[in-house]
Amino acid sequence: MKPRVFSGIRPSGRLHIGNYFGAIKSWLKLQDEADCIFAVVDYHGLTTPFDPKEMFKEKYEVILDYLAVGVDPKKSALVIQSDLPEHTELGWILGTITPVSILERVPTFKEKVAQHPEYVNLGLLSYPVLMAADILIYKSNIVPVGEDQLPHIELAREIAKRFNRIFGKTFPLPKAVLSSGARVMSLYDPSKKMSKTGGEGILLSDSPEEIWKKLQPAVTDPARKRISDSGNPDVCNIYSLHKLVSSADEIKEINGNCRGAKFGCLDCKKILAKNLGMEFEDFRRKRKVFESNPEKVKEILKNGAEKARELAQKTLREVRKKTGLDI
Ligand code: AQP
Repeated sequence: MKPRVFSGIRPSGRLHIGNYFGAIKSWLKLQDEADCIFAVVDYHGLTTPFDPKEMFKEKYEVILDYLAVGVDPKKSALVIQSDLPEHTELGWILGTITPVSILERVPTFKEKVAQHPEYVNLGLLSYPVLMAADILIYKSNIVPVGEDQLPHIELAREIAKRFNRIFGKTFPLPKAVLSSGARVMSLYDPSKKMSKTGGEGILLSDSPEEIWKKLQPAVTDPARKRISDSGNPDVCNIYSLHKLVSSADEIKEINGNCRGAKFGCLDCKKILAKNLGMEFEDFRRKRKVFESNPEKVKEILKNGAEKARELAQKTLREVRKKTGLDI
């Protein structure tokens, strides 16, 4: 049997290169070797401030991004989390075996509390439990994610172990899979990861002009003040981005030019802008095709939900029996 894969992204904006290099690149590889379900996790999108008028549109934007980037509905099921209430039912059951003290220690919970002290809600605290349910409802073995999600996957494993111990073996223990760009950093504050909500991410759908505009003020080696100073690529976020899209020869040359003070940071950024623009040229073209075909997208989501529902309901029947909710 093929391994089962689940991964999801919140509908908090169009996808950026962190989402792509951190998670989606692995999805594209895995869809040829595994049974994959990829979701827009809209219930999770309700846990931080959001605009209800934009929510529906945002979900659709992420689905268009998935399709244009190469998620193939013939190979993988594409779903919207809230089309499958089985996720929340399992989330409730798993919540009853998850100690609150563990959830309060989750790093992303603490980060979000600091970011939005006025928006500390129960959904935010139980976010990792619903995420565990998203994964376990399909008995997933593999979860391709960026590095920031590792604590959540660890918790999903703990919850699965706990359920298996109390109610009998039910769930496989899911494993995280990281890709080469497991942590793409913010352009303007490279101590933080690039994110959708910051609004500073390079989007897959950005035009070459937009990419260039965003890259110009991006932080480089802070110690390099002028072109004649030798730079240190090892501490430069722009150099890290080059490693994701530039050729080995270009990277070698950039390294030499930077250390040897042979060109400035803007020259280095120009090459990056060109390469990023080219990397997503095909994406931008395909996105327009899907954008002009909403009926097709609707059908893809309907088919995805049908496939996922069958799997989810099977797991839920087993869980309801094991917990004594059903006989
Ligand atoms: N910068 C990143 N580098 C590598 N991987 C990343 N991921 C996100 N950012 C990076 C991975 O992308 C998947 C979706 O995560 P998300 O929905 O939390 O995306 P986001 O861009 O982080 O969105 P938000 O709404 O702005 O979230 P916060 O506020 O939490 O940053 C995951 O697999 C993630 O690891």
